[in-house]
Amino acid sequence: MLCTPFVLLFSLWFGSNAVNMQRIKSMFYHAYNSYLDNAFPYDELRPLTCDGQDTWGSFSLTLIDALDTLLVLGNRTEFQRVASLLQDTVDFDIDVNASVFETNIRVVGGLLSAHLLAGRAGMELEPGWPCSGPLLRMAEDAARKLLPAFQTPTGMPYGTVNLLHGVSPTETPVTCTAGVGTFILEFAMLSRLTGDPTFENAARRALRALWKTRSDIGLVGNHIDILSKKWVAQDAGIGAGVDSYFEYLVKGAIMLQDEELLNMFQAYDQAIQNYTRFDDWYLWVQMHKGTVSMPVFQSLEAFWPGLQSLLGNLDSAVRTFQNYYSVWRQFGGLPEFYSIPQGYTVDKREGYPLRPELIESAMYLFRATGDHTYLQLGFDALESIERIAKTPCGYASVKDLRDHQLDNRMESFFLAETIKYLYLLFDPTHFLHGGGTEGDGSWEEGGDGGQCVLGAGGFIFNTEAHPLDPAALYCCSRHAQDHQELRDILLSLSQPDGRSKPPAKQTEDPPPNPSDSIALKPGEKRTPPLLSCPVQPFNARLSIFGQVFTDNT
Ligand code: DMJ
Repeated sequence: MLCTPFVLLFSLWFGSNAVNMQRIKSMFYHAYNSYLDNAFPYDELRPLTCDGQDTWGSFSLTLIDALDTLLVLGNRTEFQRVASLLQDTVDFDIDVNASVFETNIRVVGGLLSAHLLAGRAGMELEPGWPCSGPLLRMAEDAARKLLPAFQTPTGMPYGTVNLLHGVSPTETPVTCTAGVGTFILEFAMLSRLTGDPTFENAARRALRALWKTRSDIGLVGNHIDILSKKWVAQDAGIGAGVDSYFEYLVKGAIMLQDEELLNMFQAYDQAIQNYTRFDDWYLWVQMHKGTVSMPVFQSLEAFWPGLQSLLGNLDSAVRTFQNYYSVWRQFGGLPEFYSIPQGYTVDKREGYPLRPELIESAMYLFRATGDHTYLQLGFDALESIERIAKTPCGYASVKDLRDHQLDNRMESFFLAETIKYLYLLFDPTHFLHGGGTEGDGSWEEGGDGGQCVLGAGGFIFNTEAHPLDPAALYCCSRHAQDHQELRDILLSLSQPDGRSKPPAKQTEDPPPNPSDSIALKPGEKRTPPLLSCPVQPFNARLSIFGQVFTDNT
């Protein structure tokens, strides 16, 4: 390739892609090795005290979340070692209250993705892969633990489930919107690979129920009572508590070629553009009236330009990205909340827990435009994180971007997402970008009798940056059909008159069975759940931002 003076200048100033990729690898191993040395088998590393803690469960979460990143960085031997280690050590039969949402996106998503990448990682594959395999069985096992949460009259899930006992009878019925609508990618993939439709049906039933609750002006709020279908927090926006619901409508539509999901998103998008968008910022509005309730930008919203670029809506994506990037430049990171009218951070939300969203958008936009602004953001992020967040033991969440105080926490998404998207931003020919580029465009045959081709096209990232191969969806239908036939034969053999009954019709809306929800025994200990979408009403949490409220309804 010719080196134009601009490209040369850029490389001199920002470092070449190869140099940046090497720096990102060092960043990964500094954190990863420290997690293994000091924190495993706990969920997370505590980077200030150099020890570990369980946070979202008790399943070595950081290791599950980081597994596919190892392969992204090209480390096949460590991927193989960790995949085996997890099979030997992780047990989901535990008396732990877990977030249904977080367990799905991090654990089920992480294992599914690792399962689909196992061939490329050089793992020994069992016959029938990708329709079977140990990592798939683990993903299924984890997902099955979540199913009791979906056994509700509406089909919308509870936010928390006890992995051993099911939903507690005292569990709050208030779930955030993302906690209802962020399952279709993992659950549909699981169903199509295993041939068991239960997962996909549960995710679809929840999505359809949620869709019916939108307001007359086409918006959804932030927290809903999943039993009464009443909106408990009526702030509509694209950030915390809602974000990945919209993401999964788009990505679900793409992955499953599903028009129903796309239509839902497009209807929402129209309302979002009409009521919440101002100067390419997105505000929070009252879901029934459309009046502004909070003129705030939340760092979680920074995924939006990337999502828009997936839909080809580039102009708007670029402008919104520029707004968000200006906030990054102001603080050297994205504060959790930023008051748009005041142009400053919001009280008690000045932190940056090393989130990936702006880098994620930069990755998509760089691929779509080739504009080096996005590499510059990547370079800025690399520099900032090294300078502000690095500790002898890993990388710490920034408690306050104004004075760079740190928190003793390194969330698992730092290795799963932030580092992965950074690396992919600087590696435009990576196999995860698809397109069968030179040298690494290899694909694998799989399924029964090698009937399917994997890895030949692009990947869809779940909301925790775990890549899913859409081609795998078509690998196992034959397999599922065989299973059904086998089931029918076995059923017919078990009939006294040897005749088979017609297979029961799979209903979209399975009737709820309250007794399926296994209660905690009286007096049993419950640890309070750590939800990303806390269960208290949204307004209560936001009352501390009094100064940015313009509408208190
Ligand atoms: C991740 O767990 C996921 O990206 C989720 O959708 C939102 N929050 C974090 C990262 O910020």
